Amino acid sequence: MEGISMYKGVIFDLDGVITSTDEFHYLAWKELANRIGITNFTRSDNLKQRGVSRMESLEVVLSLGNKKYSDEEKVALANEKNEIYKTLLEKMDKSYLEPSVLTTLKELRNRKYKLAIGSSSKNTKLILEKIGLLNFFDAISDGNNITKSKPDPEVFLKAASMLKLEPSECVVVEDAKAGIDAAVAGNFLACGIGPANEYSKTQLKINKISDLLDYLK
Ligand code: B16
Ligand code: MG
Repeated sequence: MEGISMYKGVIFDLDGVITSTDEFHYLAWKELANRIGITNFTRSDNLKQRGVSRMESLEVVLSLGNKKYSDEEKVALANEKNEIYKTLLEKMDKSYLEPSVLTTLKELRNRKYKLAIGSSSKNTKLILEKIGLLNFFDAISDGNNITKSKPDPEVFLKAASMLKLEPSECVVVEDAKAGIDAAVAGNFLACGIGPANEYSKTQLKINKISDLLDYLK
């Protein structure tokens, strides 16, 4: 397989790429939905929440019911979901980082690639701390330093800038449509894994993170 070594950096989405917190997001939104009487929230609805902000994710849930909420009530609901989510995160530890993901990250570093996180989540550092990667990346761009969430490219543009690289020098690895759209809009190479492989805009499809080592020589 031909290498694509024109690239100098790799920007990883967190939830659903580095670790499977996407399942905890689903469970927490499901619990919140049940609490407010929305019982028809499904995994397929949850796919629409991948990569987008907490408040936009809440709208996905609320669109399934017919009750109107004020902005204040929406903030309270989003906070309530985040508390449920953080309780689920408490059980995370280093065993939530697959050995092959860690080996791949280390090998990419060995090959001199700069590595960053580009996540919409405001819980990014908490999660990285849990899985033992808080001090691993060269840059962390997350939900705390952006004003527009994916599909806007801001989170990835900030990550590239922290790495002192041009977008065209970076690969973005994403599991969500919104993230692929953000990568394409920002002029990154949009590499998809999991659900993102069903999306036509995904430019490079991989089955597992370690497949990156076949491309990034
Ligand atoms: P939080 P990613 C995203 O993370 C999730 O995919 C998305 O479902 C979530 O709504 C968003 O983070 C915000 O997360 O509520 O923890 O701030 O996939 O961009 O790493
Ligand atoms: Mg994701």
